[in-house]
Amino acid sequence: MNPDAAESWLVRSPAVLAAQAAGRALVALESTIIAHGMPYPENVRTAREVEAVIRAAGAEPATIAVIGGRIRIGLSDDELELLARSGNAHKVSRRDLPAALTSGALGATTVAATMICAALAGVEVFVTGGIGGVHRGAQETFDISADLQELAKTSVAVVCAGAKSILDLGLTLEYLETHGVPVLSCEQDNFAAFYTRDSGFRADYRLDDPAQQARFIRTKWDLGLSGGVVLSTPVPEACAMPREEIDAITQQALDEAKAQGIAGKAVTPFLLARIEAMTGGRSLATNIALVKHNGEVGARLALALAASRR
Ligand code: PSU
Ligand code: MN
Repeated sequence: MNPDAAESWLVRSPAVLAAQAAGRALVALESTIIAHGMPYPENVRTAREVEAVIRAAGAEPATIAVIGGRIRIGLSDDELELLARSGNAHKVSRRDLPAALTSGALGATTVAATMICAALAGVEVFVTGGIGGVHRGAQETFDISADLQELAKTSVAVVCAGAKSILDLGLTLEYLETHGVPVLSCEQDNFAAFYTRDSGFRADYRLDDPAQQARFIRTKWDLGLSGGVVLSTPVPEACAMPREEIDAITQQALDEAKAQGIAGKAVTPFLLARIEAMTGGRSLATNIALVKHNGEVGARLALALAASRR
């Protein structure tokens, strides 16, 4: 990679520039969750609230998107609103980044693309809702999120409430193990399941203290073991969905997706929207709560990692 050439595609917001110049902790945020993961206006409200949570914890948020042919690191309020309302933002993953940049189209970055952009911009921590993973039935559809390949190669710590329960979580963890991606958890031993706290699968290492998490991650990267780290933290108890309810609804949404021939990158947004409709919006409230909680955990990790860099 030519770092100067890559740099020429990046535009940092004034707040991000100032934070980086001062050596302050930064937290990247994705934009697919805004454009394709939640309806308007909850999407833009949540985006602003997560940014506020991160600022209150002492770190600087950097929401990432492709706007006007540039990778934007840190968005203004108007730009968040644009992404939230536009309805036609492209869902941009690793494959789509060159097209989004050269076409000048509005692009919402997935976990994979946001990791790439964060790494290019020198941001070590990234907060999302839930990572993509191995879809149920992937042995036939081959539908495995590009997020997992990205975790295998790009050195960014990804804070999440586990992987979305629409996925096959056991196979998702197997895939991460094969690719040498450590799955850390805090607040509980098990990997989280997005709408619910417990996936039934143990995370690799439980590290509750941000300083411990930072030491683990820094050690991995010091050794030249490039690639991401997953830090899973469960949705706050009071906001979690009942397991049986979400399981039944998920199965129905999956059946509908199959019957309607939904495929490729449309699958995840379709499932999230159907689950929201079938729960009368309660899954959306859970989604919002977990993202904000992830913001707190991510900000604390970013502060610890920034301290370990000095
Ligand atoms: N987490 C959320 N809502 C979302 C997503 C994650 O709470 O909308 C998005 C992320 O951008 C993730 C994408 O990268 O879903 C996964 O899509 P796919 O399964 O097509 O790779
Ligand atoms: Mn997919």
